[in-house]
Amino acid sequence: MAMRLISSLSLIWLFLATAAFAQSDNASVVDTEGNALEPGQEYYIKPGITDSGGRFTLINRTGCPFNVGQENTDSPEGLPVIFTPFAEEDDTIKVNRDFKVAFSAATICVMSTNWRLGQNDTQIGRRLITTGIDDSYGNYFRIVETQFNGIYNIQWCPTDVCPTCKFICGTAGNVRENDKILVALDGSVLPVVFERE
Ligand SMILES: *[C@@H]1O[C@H](CO)[C@@H](O)[C@H](O)[C@H]1NC(C)=O
Ligand SMILES: *[C@@H]1O[C@H](CO)[C@@H](O)[C@H](O)[C@H]1NC(C)=O
Ligand SMILES: CC(=O)N[C@H]1CO[C@H](CO)[C@@H](O)[C@@H]1O
Repeated sequence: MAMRLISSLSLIWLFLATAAFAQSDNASVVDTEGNALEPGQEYYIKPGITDSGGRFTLINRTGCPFNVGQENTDSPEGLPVIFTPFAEEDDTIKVNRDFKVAFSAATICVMSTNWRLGQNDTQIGRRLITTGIDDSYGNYFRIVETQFNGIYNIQWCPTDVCPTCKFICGTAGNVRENDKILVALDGSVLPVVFERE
């Protein structure tokens, strides 16, 4: 009796271990409550460190399309985003995997609120993140781990979408322009957390 119980327990363990291995390739990104990020849910993106601006939002830099940027203060403002994985079978958002990300908001600009890689700005010398539809790879971003649990960086490096492309990948940080905080690649890097709406 006892032997039988042990052997069926080990079978169950084997089954669970195999199931876990099959999915353990890429860890799920977790929110501030420790729950896996889910496609279709709304999350606020906030700095993972203090004194680095507020929640992510749409910023009117030079009119339409708006830029991806941050609120100036750590106030409960900002706009939530929704993630859509490139790999349709992914039921959570995973690290090092491409997704599309859009602000969940009506925009005054009659345009998509999808994040989009912008041109290298001649004044700032960095690639800003703007919004709109890109027919090539500009709408795909990914989340990468930092050395701290639950704190991440956002990158543009769509190698799931195009494994053979040689991208000049970049990690998102922020840059101040007048009174506005804009999100940009190619410079200081901003650690972020995800807070479920
Ligand atoms: C963006 O800001 C400019 C002023 O800097 C303003 O003239 C324009 O109407 C704003 N655009 C929208 C769509 O709100
Ligand atoms: C963007 O332009 C700056 C010069 O303005 C240059 O130093 C930098 O390498 C460029 N970045 C990319 C990704 O091309
Ligand atoms: C640990 C890790 O990030 N593993 C893989 C995640 O998925 C991509 C492809 O989608 C792989 O390139 C990574 O090695």
